[in-house]
Amino acid sequence: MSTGFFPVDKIAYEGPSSTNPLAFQHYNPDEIVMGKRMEDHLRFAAAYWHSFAWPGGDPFGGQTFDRPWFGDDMAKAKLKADVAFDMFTALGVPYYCFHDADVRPEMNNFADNTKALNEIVEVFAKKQEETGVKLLWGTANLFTHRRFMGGASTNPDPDVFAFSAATIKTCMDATMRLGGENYVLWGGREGYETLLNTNLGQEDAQMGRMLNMVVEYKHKIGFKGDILVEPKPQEPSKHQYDYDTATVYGFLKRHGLENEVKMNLEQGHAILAGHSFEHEIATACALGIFGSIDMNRNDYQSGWDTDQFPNNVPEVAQCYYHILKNGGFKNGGTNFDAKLRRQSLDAEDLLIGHIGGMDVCARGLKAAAAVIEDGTYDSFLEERYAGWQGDEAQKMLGGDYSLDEIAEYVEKSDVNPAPKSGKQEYLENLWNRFV
Ligand code: XLS
Ligand code: NI
Ligand code: NI
Repeated sequence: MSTGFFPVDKIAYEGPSSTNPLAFQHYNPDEIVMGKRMEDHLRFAAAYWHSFAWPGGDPFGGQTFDRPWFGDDMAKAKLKADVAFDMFTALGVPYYCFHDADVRPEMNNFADNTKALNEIVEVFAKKQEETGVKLLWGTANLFTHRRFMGGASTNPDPDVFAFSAATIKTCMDATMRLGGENYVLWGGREGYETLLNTNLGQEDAQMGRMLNMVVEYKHKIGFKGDILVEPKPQEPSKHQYDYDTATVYGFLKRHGLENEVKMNLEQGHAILAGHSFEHEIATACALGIFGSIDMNRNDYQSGWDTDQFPNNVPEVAQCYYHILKNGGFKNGGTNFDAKLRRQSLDAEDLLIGHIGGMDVCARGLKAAAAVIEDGTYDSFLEERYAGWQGDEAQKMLGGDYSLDEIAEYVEKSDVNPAPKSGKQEYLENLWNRFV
């Protein structure tokens, strides 16, 4: 039975001509795109924290949202769960994601936190069974409480490291219990405010050990999902160690984890790192560590993580292009780690934000599929690198020639490359036909 918090119980697909703000115009779960249902391509998830635990504050002002479940007791936590599952089912998102601190009250110690978490996990298990909504990923909040202010795994105090390890263990257990398909680690406090008080080598060793323990524990309990690291260059820390995909890959290699851990990439974080989202996705695909996405954009002017719902089809199309070319999501999906603007007070705003985001992703997916089905773009790329299929080129790449042998060959054969157009304008125009 629904709580009645939302004005409607179910959002339907009404097609592009619909003017109903509480209907999908483009997201049609059963529509087949490149041989697969749209729902199975996009694998949408809604995030518990922004929609249900965030009060609407900004650095200059506190709570703007007035929600009946705000407060720090178990009854409120259960009401919050009821409303959250109402939203998941109304939207028809197949998945959700949560941190421990989003779903249970903050108690006085580790044991009480764990007890409260486990109680809510059983509530979730029942709701998942009733609604068919599944858990895309679980995670631990190791950044809000003041004990984590100097870092979680990278804290100078080994007691904080221990507390963090214990908390991660309980969150992995919760994720496993709920059949979660991934476990995410985002290190909001894993970095520094000032190098003056920071020992980089020591903190790297601590973070590497923590992630190794997470992977060891995953195998110990038989968790079949992926362990995902979510990079972000800064905010809240001035400098975070998991800066971007390339940096995390170096970290994984250094600690022997490159075959065990994948990436959860967020559009806003890519922007903070000075990259585009498609750069981050394409890099992870090229390195074989692509996992999942947080599909929330940042404002391009304000320079912080504004976590807005996506609304730019051409950008989203390029992201799904790389995901489709990589074979699509496996355990990952499209999570809206997105929040309303603090003036968007109404219950229906929560639905409208997600509806818009889902429609934009549906359009992006269809555009990406159309680019692939048309084939002109892929042929262009293939043609651009075709020279590398030649015998000599393959030998150069394969390590059959040394630098001095190549120098000899260039001199003898008078190799004199003729520059070729990179065709950027042509490619931009080509893409614009589909978006
Ligand atoms: C914060 C992160 C966070 C992670 C989960 O910027 O995006 O929400 O997704 O801890
Ligand atoms: Ni973020
Ligand atoms: Ni995120």
